[in-house]
This record gives sequence, structure tokens and C-alpha cells, in this order.
Amino acid sequence: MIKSVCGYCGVGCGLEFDTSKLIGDIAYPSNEGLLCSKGVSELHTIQTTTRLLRPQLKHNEGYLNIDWDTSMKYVASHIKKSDPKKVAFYLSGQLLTEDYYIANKLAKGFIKTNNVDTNSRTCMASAVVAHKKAFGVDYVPVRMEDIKKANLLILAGSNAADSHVVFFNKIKKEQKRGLKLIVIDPRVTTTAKAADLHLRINVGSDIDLFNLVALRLIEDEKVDASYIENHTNNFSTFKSKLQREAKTKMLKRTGLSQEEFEMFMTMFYENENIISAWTMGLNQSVQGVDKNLALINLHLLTGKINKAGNGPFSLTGQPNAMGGREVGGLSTTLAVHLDFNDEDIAKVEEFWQTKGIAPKRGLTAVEIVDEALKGNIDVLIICHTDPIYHLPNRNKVEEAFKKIPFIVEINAYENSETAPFAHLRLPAAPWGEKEGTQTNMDRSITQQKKLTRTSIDCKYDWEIFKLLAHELGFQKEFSFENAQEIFDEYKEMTKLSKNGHLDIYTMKEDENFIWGKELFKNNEFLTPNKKANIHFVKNEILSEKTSKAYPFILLTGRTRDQWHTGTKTALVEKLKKHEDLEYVQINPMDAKALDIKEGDMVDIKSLRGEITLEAKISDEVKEKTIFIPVSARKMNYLTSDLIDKESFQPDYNHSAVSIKSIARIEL
Ligand SMILES: Nc1nc2c(c(=O)[nH]1)N[C@H]1C(S)=C(S)[C@@H](COP(=O)(O)OP(=O)(O)OC[C@H]3O[C@@H](n4cnc5c(=O)[nH]c(N)nc54)[C@H](O)[C@@H]3O)O[C@H]1N2
Ligand SMILES: Nc1nc2c(c(=O)[nH]1)N[C@H]1C(S)=C(S)[C@@H](COP(=O)(O)OP(=O)(O)OC[C@H]3O[C@@H](n4cnc5c(=O)[nH]c(N)nc54)[C@H](O)[C@@H]3O)O[C@H]1N2
Ligand code: SF4
Ligand SMILES: [Mo]
Repeated sequence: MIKSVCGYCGVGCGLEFDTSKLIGDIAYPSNEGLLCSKGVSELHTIQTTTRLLRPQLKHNEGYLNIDWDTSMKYVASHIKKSDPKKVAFYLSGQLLTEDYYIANKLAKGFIKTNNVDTNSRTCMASAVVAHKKAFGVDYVPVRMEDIKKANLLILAGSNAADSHVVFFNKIKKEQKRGLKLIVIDPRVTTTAKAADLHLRINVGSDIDLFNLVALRLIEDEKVDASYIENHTNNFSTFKSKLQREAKTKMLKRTGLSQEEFEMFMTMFYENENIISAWTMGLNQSVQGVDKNLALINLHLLTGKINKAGNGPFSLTGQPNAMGGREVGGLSTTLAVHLDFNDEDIAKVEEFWQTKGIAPKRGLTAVEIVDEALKGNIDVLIICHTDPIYHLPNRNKVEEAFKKIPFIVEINAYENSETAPFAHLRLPAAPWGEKEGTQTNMDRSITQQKKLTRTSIDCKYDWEIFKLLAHELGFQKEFSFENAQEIFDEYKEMTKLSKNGHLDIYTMKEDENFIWGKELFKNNEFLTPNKKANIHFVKNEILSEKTSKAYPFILLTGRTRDQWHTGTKTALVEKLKKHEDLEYVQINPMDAKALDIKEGDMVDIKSLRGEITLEAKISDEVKEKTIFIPVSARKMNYLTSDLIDKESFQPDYNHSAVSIKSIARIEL
């Protein structure tokens, strides 16, 4: 029997592999034996007809199989002849820590480009920035087990029932114990259906709601004055600025009634221990950071943080998005939570035994696209992610990628949307064929284990970066023989983190380790005066506006059994039964007004592009809002590429679109 961990979502469920069968690991705390449909069927995704099995070089309209040695020579020669500023890496929160570490070290430390970004930019970047602004460090001060002590859980912009399935099962169990659940989401999601109170807020108005709550807490003198005094900064400025805001306008923007707001306040007051958790409904916004801060404020005002059963809980989407943040996978951090100031750079240069790390942050995802459009990207190395699928404003991304002279795609499967744009495709060994480390949303560090042999011509992701490093002449600095050796070096490097807060260097071998257990002890944060920062933020209404031509707001999101593009999940027959992959959900009133019937093919248009999908009529979406699941691979032809100015995270959930029926099957 081999113990491993699921490679899909941030819950990071422990599992056991026995005589070709997967079961949940009863002894593993994240899941206590439970697995969702995706986890259970992961074995079926290893050997498929869609695996990429050979390095392939683009030749005329097709691809030519080539060997690894030649492949590496091509990549190295393109990098060597390019200005480092024109080289970019695009990584993924699904990579293992070792893969992430070595890619980051190679790019920032040796190729000397800080253009190392990751799909976590589209996912967790707003939470990262908010944590740093509020707490002085990117740290999640709540763990899943805390819900056992909570009386109220507020889920804002999170459809955990479909996205963090096993965690949600635990929530349901706690509901039987008496846990109350408030869900803040414009859609009637599976999660919302399980709520004691569902606030069907207007898209993009969360800051208004949280500010109204903050104001009421102040008015009712329900703030924790002593906590504010001893452990926070900026309260008086916050209070005076907040009191200048017009309450009725704020409530109107949320679309909620006064009664609904009062119900929320009653539940907030009646319950002692409160956790609020959120995901893409807050992060993926032109004010993603501010949305995070507005919610974190509520915990700081009431002192409901840093004690069991309380706190703001940013739920991580991908299995190792947290690990990627630690390692330095975002272009806005250097490594081990360090920045690009002289002191941090000097520390990292000494550790890596290198010189000349570029002294400023690198390009972020959408900036890479913008620079590519201007002809400023020569080489783009993409690993374990599908940017043509997932970046906003796809027509623009495609145009930009066509201008990049050399794109390398490292993928375990051949059918990504990015594949046709790659000049060189390199086959990686997927989950089950490789091993290494990941940090789940709980800060638990776990090991993915190898369950079967690696396909002959496929390599571990870390091994590909090692080969490239060698080809570039950095043998000594990349002499790793296995994943463990890379992890050991990374572990040592965590000693450099500010105050040693990333305490992975204390981890013992094979220990189920949770980093930062002692962080924020005695409510001491990592800011200069150890107090958390309260930030005044307000809804600036910056998203794309709807208009006569584009009167609908487009929302996109997950369904339970599919993982993004579905290169893995869409292959498993059992997983396709739960929900269609491609459709658009439309409210019955809108459908009636536009003569759209269930099953019609509907044209959906935005200022940027157009796609066609089958209509599903449902009052789960509000009027003037439509929903498309992320398994509809072409959705990003429609989305707006506005970004949050601090986190650079796209405003995926607020694109103005029009809809029109174009074909109907008459019965
Ligand atoms: N089955 C499955 N699970 C997954 C994934 C998957 O692909 N499939 N992906 C993983 C990843 S990478 C991630 S990031 C997570 C994402 O996890 P979630 O964020 O829970 O997933 P989404 O479906 O994007 O849900 C976001 C919710 O926010 C709501 N929303 C949109 N705009 C607003 C707003 O302005 N305010 C509020 N309050 N709500 C809003 C949407 O209606 C939607 O229900 O899921 C992870 N888990
Ligand atoms: N409109 C809209 N766009 C979105 C979102 C949204 O909610 N709405 N969500 C955003 C978010 S939160 C995220 S996280 C992204 C997700 O978007 P992506 O990361 O692009 O989606 P995935 O399908 O998970 O891509 C993972 C890729 O890794 C490949 N792969 C699998 N195993 C391995 C391996 O072991 N090694 C290598 N090298 N490759 C492997 C898979 O075949 C697949 O092509 O989408 C973002 N874009
Ligand atoms: S909840 Fe997440 S980690 Fe657990 S089995 Fe499902 S996909 Fe895997
Ligand atoms: Mo994500």
C-alpha cells in the first residue's frame, strides 16, 4: 500500500493506493478517509490516449518527434540569444514544490529574468496582496479543522460544494452540530442551497456589503475596542472615512433588502466564533485586493482572528498554489516570501551562489501578453497550465502568442488549447508517475508518491528544468539527483524568510508538517509595529459596464466533476455524467424576453469576441446575468482583461455580453 495525496484541489486529500485501487486515507486529517469523484477516479487519467509521449517540434503544419537532447539544445540556444528581459516562464499552482523551486531558481537566479509568473496570478494573487497589506505577510491564519469550533461560517464568492468538495462535506457535518452557514453569491449554487442565509448579492458589490457591516459594528459599539487598540493600526481614519459613505447607496448597489441585511447582522451578533472563507468571487475582480481587505477588516474590528474557530480563510484553489507562493512562483516575489529589495536580493544571491538578480519585479501574466503584443517576448516557457484557455480576452492572447518566436509547452497531455501555439512540446510525467511535495490550503505539507512507472520518454517537470539548466552551463548549481534533494535545498532556503516565519526548515523527514503554526501568536503580526492594518476601501465601480449593446454580466465558474480544461477529467466517462461540459445558463425572464428556449444554440458576444453554446434556462442565475462553466473551453474569448491594479488579477467575473438565439431544434 502506498500513501499519496490527490493532485486536484487545495483540500489536498490523503489517499491510499492498493492493488490498483484508490481509497481515502482515514488517518489523514484533511479528509479523514473521504474523497470526491475527481480524486477517486484520478487513476484513470494516467494512461490515456491523449498523453503527450515524445518531445515534438513544430514543423510546417505538423509536429516532428525529436529527442530530449536536441530539444534542450533548441531551448537553450533561444534563451542564450535573447535578452533576459524578453524571456518569460509561465508556471502553475499544480506544479510540485520541487518543480516550482527549480524553475524559479533557474529563471530568476541564473537566466536573470524575473518574468516568472503562474496561473496563480489569475487565482490567488488578490489574496496574497491583501494578506501582505493587512498582516505584513502572505499567511492564511485559519485551518480547516477550525470549522469544528466555529458557530458561523460565511462563504463569500465561493462555491465550495463543487470546488472544495471534501471540505464542504465537513462543513455539512458541522451544520448537524449547529454551525450556521451564510453564503454570499449572486448565483444559487450547490453551496447556496445548503445555507441558512443566502445573500444573492449583485456581482461586484461585496465591498459595499462588508463596509455596511463594519459601519453597523461601529454604530452598535460591537467592535472589540481593546483588540483594535492593542493589535491594529488605522482604526480612526478608517472610521471617519467609512462614516462619510452613503449607506443607502451602498445597500442599493448590493441589491439586497434591508431585511436581508438585518438577517445577516443578527446571525453575526448571535454567533461567537466566526470564520469567513472566500475564493474566486472575491479574488477575480478589478478590486480583488480591496474585496479581500473589506472582509478581513470585519475580523480585525471584532478581534475574531487568531483564536480557534475564528478568522479570515482564503481558500486555495489548486493543489500547490500555496507551495508556489512560498517558493516564489509569482513574478512579484523573489523566493521564500522575499521581495526585490537590495537586502533580500543579496540574501538570495548568496544562497544560490549567483550574482546579478534583476532588481525589480518581473512581468505578470497579462503584462506578458501586452509585452508579447509589442514584440518584447522572445521565449515563453509554459509548464503545467494552459494560458490560451485561461487568460482573459483570448483573441488578444492568441494574437500576442503568435508574435512570440519560441514557445515551449511542457504538458503531460497533448490536447491543451495552448498546444497549437507551441513551437516545442515537451512531455511531462503526470500525477501517479511522479513524486514530490505540495502545500495544501491548510498549510499542510504533503507528498505525492509515484504509483506506477514513468512512461518511457516522459520526464518529471523538475528534471526538464534541470536538463535545461545543464544545457545552459549551470551543472554545479543544478546537480540534483532527485526531488528530495531539491526539497532539501528549498527547506534550507526557508531560513532566509522574514523572521524565519516560513518555518519549513524545522520539518522532519516524512513528517506531516504544517508551517507557521506559531505565527501571529499573541496577535503579533509581521508588520513593523506588529499590529495588523485596517484599510479603508470602497467600491470604485471600475468593472466593465453593461450597455444597451451588451446588457448582460457574464459569470464563469466550476462544476463538481470537471477540472478546468478537462484534459484529465473530461476523459473519465463517470465524471461526464454529472453535468454537461459546455452550456450557458440564462434566467427564465431573460430567456422569455429574448425568445430563447432550453436547448437553443445561443450566440454570446462581448466587445472582444464571440462564442456559441447551448442554452440552459434556470433561475439559478439572476436576471441580466449569465453563467458559463469553466469546462467550456472557449469562454475567455468573451472575458474582460481589466485587472486589479495591485494584484494584477483579472476581473473575470464582470464582462458585459449580449445573447441571442441562433438555432433551435423544433420538436
Ligand atoms: N470541481 C472543481 N473544483 C475545483 C476546480 C475545478 O476546476 N473544478 N478548480 C480549483 C481552483 S483552481 C479554484 S481557484 C477553486 C475556485 O473555487 P470557487 O471560487 O469556489 O469556484 P467558482 O466556481 O469560480 O466560484 C466562484 C463563485 O463566486 C461567485 N461570484 C462571482 N462574482 C461574484 C461577486 O462579485 N461576489 C460574490 N460574492 N460572488 C461572486 C460565482 O457565482 C461563483 O459561485 O476551485 C478549485 N476546485
Ligand atoms: N473565465 C475564467 N477564466 C479563468 C478562471 C475562471 O474562473 N474564469 N479561473 C482561473 C483560475 S483560478 C485558474 S487556476 C486557471 C486554471 O487554468 P489552467 O491552469 O490553464 O487549467 P488546467 O486545465 O488545470 O491546466 C493544467 C494543464 O496542466 C497539464 N498537466 C496535467 N498534469 C501535468 C503534469 O504533471 N505536468 C505538466 N507539465 N502538465 C500537466 C494539463 O494537461 C493542463 O493542460 O484558470 C483561470 N482562468
Ligand atoms: S476534494 Fe479536492 S483534494 Fe479531495 S479528492 Fe476532491 S479534488 Fe481531490
Ligand atoms: Mo484557481
